[in-house]
Amino acid sequence: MRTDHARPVRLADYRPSDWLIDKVDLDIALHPSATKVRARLSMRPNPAADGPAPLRLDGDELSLSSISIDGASLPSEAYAATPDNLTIAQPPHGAFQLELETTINPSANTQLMGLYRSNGTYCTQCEAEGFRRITYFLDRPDVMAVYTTRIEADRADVPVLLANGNLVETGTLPGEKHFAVWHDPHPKPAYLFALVGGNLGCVDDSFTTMSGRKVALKIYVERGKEDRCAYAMDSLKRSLRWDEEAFGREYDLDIFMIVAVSDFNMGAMENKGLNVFNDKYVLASSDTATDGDFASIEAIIAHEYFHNWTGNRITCRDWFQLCLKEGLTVFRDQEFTSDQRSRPVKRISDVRLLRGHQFVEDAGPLAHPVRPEIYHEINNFYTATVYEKGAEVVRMIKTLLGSDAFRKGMDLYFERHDGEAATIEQFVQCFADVSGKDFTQFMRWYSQAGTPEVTANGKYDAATKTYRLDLTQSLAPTPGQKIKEPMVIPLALGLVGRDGKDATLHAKGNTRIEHGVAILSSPSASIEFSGISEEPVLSINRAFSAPIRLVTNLSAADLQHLAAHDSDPFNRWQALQTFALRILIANVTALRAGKNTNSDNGLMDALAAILADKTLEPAFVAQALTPPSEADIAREIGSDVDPDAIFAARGHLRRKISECLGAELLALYERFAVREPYSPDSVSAGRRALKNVCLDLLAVNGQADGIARVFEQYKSADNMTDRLAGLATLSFHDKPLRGTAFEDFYQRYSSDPLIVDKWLMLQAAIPDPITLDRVVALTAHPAFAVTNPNRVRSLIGTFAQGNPTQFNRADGAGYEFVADYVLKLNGTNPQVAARLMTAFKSWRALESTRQAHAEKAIRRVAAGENLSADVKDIAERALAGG
Ligand code: 0A1
Ligand code: ZN
Repeated sequence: MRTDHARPVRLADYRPSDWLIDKVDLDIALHPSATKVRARLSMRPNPAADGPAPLRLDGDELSLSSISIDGASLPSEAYAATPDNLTIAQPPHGAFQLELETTINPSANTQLMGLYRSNGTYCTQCEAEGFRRITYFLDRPDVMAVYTTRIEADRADVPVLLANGNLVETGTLPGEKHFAVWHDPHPKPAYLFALVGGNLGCVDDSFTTMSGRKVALKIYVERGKEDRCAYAMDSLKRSLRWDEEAFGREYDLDIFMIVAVSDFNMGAMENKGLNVFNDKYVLASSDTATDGDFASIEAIIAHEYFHNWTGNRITCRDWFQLCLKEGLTVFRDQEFTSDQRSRPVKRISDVRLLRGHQFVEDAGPLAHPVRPEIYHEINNFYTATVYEKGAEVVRMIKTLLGSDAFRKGMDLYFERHDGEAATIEQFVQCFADVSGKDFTQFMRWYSQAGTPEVTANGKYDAATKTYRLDLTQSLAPTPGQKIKEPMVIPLALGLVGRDGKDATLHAKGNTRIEHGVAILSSPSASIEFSGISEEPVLSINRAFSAPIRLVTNLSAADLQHLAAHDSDPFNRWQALQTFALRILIANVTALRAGKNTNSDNGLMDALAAILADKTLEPAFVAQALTPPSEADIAREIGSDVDPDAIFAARGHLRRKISECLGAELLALYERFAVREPYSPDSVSAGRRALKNVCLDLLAVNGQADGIARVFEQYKSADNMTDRLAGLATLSFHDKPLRGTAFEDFYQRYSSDPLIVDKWLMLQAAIPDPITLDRVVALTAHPAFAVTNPNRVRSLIGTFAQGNPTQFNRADGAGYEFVADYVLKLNGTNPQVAARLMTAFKSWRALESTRQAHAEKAIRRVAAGENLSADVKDIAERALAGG
């Protein structure tokens, strides 16, 4: 296991590599416990470096069997090999061929980095630093080489042999063996290398690119699962087409392959021409997958495919630039989904995700800039900040420039940096060059951590018919960044009249307004809008134009007006959220003071208006009926957080909605409960979403008729979305039917691990003190496997990150359990262990009893023996500062 060596790594210390590798020839003989890897590396000194230098290659748990230079084996005094590196003190002065042989044990690789076996299938995961677990290498993204990979294996056990690029040769070998040779003509960093070998089924299709080239599309899955690949294949074809239409990007090999494996640390991986996926994001049919699963598959297939240009053709110079590929590719997959489905609904769900994860990260001890400047373990920076906030930053560039100039900037980026390992500065420079705008101050979005707070207070003067808007911005200190500078904040806005129409904006003041977007770049600013004939309502940060926390002086009546009339659908939804949040926070305070809760009927009226508005799409209405999450409420409260009071306040509000709007909810439920053949399209999914939100609200009081309706839906559902929605609602009610349904569900689906995951998740999320015991018991259930990341995330991950009252039990037992589990996983899979550990990211915001319990648990982990670099990093950062 990798521990903390040669760390931390700092952006400021970046230096080009002394050596480059132009060509890599790999010859890999697959064997379950002794796979032989022969690597021939064409080395040359880097002309951009300072002159003759020793050669130091990275390794990780490697053992070297042989080494030669230009065909002559190297005497032992000429090199030093340890598991972590290989040093040649005096390499030749010019170019040379280095040949290495290592032997690795894929079956013993529980970290799932490098070459490992998943259910018997050989596969690799090399991002970020996994290639060094296969052979010694310059394992850094700015060293890009052309790879040829020869794989050999037993024909019967491993009939399918895949690697990056195009297939150039296959053949048989003595002893029932065979081989395949793959060549990838596109230079790439080692993290994009991939190899797969197994007894897999294949689904074939093809795609004709915009220039008329035919590309073979292949999805490989475990045998017997081929009939669950249709949606993934369809998503892939739509992704290829969309990237041509939206960004002019064509695919560049003869074949594009996806392999689904069941043991995978993350969602999926964009290896050149050979994407490897967690099977959860490939396999789907109406009776095994929910609408949410279908949507995730579509988005992740698109994300990985889009990396072919943003990540692979143009890669990152170093790992600090991770957001260059990730933020940009998330932005691209968000746009794809918006074009395929509903743009407003997609924006709402992305903002929910951002607030629920990234804002929470930004508010705690793990906060870091979109482009970090220091890391101990890069695996811990695959975060919501790098991905989701990184995407928001790209979105702001588009908002500041407008669509046409943004596209020109992207075209220039592809043209200028194709084949290179680039930086954020180079990316942003393209937009500066096409627009003539200065992005110097904007770069703070990449360097300053934390969520800016913007106040927007408006005042109407009837006498002068002017509306004055006062804006301020501030950014609280975050770890390592005490002093913050003002940001460039694009605020899309409108002044909504009584009739619901936007006033024409004539603005004066010290703030620029360009196509309806005010650009706030100083700590405070004022804008005066003239010629406003009646008092308007301010709608600001429309479509969530900036990832900020907004504080306004809008009254309840104003919010109600926006919810009913704003031309920006996002802000209609936001008005309801803001309204609900104010009530929820007041009720949390009341509950903690032993007082009665209060619910403002203005919100109920606003919701009633939404339910009555027939122009709204069902998926939007479903979002409107869903109050802010517990995590969101906690983050807004900020300190002295009591998760039980938050849970109670949220429950109270949902019961109130059910009481006040029961008849309308029932009518909607019945309207959308009509049976029709299942289709995963977004309109059908939206109807099911609304129906199931209604079903849930109608049962929230626990009354017999509501529960019976839920059980009936559970039983008679003809698709997984409706069945699981029924089970999810039942799981929140301590009634005998809950146990019946959970048992029934397991009986039906026990042979399907991805469905069993849903069963584990729902049990881990039950907000009841019995849950911890149940979760502990489930760790011994035959369906659970500590070695499989999906099982661990479903059971332990959901308990830690998706069950705020029980993880944060007042007696600290939730923290102790999760700490135990982190320590248990630390030795076998440090990445998954570290991710689980991030559940503690908000511990400092808790009330004092819980805070003390959480601190004790974190300290216990930090003091653990043989701590991996991954877990140590999270535990230490969680404890630092304060
Ligand atoms: N680049 C992938 C994410 C990824 C990162 C690390 C991994 O190592 C286990 C795997 C995948 C993406 O953005 O999809
Ligand atoms: Zn990605």
